[in-house]
Amino acid sequence: MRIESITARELKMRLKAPFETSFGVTQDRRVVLLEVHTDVGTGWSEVTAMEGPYYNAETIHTAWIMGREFLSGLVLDVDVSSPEEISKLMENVRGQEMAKAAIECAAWDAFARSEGKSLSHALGGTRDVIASGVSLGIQSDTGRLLDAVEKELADGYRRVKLKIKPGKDVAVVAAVRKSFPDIDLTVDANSAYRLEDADLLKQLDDFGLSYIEQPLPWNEIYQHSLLQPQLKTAICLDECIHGVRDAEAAIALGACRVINIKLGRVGGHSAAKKIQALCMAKDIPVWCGGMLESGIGRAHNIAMSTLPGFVFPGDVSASQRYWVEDIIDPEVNVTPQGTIHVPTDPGIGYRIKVDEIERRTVRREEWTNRVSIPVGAAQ
Ligand code: OSB
Ligand code: MG
Repeated sequence: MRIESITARELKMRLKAPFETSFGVTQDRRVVLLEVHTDVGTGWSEVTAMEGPYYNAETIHTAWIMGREFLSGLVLDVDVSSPEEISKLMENVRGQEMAKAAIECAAWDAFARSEGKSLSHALGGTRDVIASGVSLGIQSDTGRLLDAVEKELADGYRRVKLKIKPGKDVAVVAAVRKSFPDIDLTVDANSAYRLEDADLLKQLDDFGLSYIEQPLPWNEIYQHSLLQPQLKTAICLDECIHGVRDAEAAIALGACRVINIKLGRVGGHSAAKKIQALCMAKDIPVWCGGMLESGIGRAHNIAMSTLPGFVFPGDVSASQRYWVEDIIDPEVNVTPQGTIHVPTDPGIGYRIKVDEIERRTVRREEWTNRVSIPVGAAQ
């Protein structure tokens, strides 16, 4: 397989409701899609970076620049026998996992399609149904949060994750646990606490949470290793894990007992596979995180979630929770039992709504080894 050109598009999309985390509020999404054109067909992916560098160091704009200026030149016109080799070609570029992941994931879609296999099968997935959870943003008051939890449970979701931040933590979680004593409940701090907050975080041990996600800074595996022994509740690392070596370090240091795998954050499907294999060997449960993706990013998440070791429900929920109209057909649907049926068509297995994508596109470029041609400027 050989990538001959890459089409990058930036789309405007608006979430149905604002989503608040400890690092900010998101409603208007800038979604960057890549379409790779190979000698064996086309593949699609999404850059899962946020608009600003507050979740991790990348943004959708830095990923665009990295893709155009450095990464595309490394992968274009090179013959590879598998998408794993695409990741290797980009190895010397430091960081930029989300930019790399987008190129690698699109190559996986093209590769799976060319083999007539679903992406799930091409990756080695073993499930035809995955369990779906929800991530609930910080709410202005607890009454609204309780209503939101009730609605998600009525829709079938198997696990509820509450975003927390200082001042919106112990009392909020206590209220939810009191109203819903038996549900699979977790919290996600997105790095909002410091080791000195250990006594406050210990109070969360009273609520039978499945895990506390990323309480401490985004690049602090060591400090999580000092916190985990002080808590009864498992720590789940998200922001800290940028690849399999971080996962190795975190497990060896006892910094967590669960890992959230996000394709973008770790650099793509090949890296995600390595982390899930390591975690299986070490008895560390993993699950698939989300980045408020459009259907294209979500389709990749669904395929990855079918690998063994993805034992907890992921943040992979229905298109309807996020968008009035998604850019894939059919949309991602969740059954009343809180499951998603994994598509069986070749590649990501959903039809790409190219007309809808074009309608929302605000900038577009073709990356080839010859020259970068801007087609239509940013608005
Ligand atoms: O930490 O998991 C996170 C969204 C944006 C950035 C980081 C995170 C999230 C979510 C939402 O929790 C997951 C989703 O529903 O896509
Ligand atoms: Mg998280």
